[in-house]
Amino acid sequence: MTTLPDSARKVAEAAAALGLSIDMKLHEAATRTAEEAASACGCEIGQIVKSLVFRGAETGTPYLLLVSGRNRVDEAALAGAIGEHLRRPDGKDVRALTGFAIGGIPPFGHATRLFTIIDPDLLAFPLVWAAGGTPNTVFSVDPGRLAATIGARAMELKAQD
Ligand code: 5CA
Repeated sequence: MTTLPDSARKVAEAAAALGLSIDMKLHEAATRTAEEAASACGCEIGQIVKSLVFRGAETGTPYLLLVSGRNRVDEAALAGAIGEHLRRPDGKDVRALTGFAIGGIPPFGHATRLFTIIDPDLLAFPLVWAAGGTPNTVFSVDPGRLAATIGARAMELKAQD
């Protein structure tokens, strides 16, 4: 295997520790956004997992939303389901919570425990691609296995547009 950056190795090791089979790829091109990742992977944008960190506006509880690359989060509707409004933490807080920088945040292997919600649209694909810890690493995984392994709750969260 080609040498992976430290952050990507951490993600690969976390997957192994969870017993989750993933295929980590280091790309020449940036995969910082869902569009870039889809282009590098040669997949549909809907198959890209966006890992978005929020905090509860009242409790400060950290939430990780795993969202299909083609969807936008309906924050108001999700707030209704969760029971509190959400706010976006800044990059520094996201790094403290996850151990990774925005653009490379993986769906697991974080520095702290994050209540995780997964977009049901991702579960319709046989395979999805998520950030592997850096802005040019992406890995593929079976979304159902990913959700079951990390205990992500499937919850409708997309805005209708
Ligand atoms: N590697 C790609 C594809 S897997 C990736 O990580 N995409 S992402 O969507 O999960 O991460 C980028 C997201 O980070 C953007 O959609 C945006 O919502 C969020 N973001 C970008 N800048 C900031 C910022 N300054 N503060 C908080 N969130 C941000």
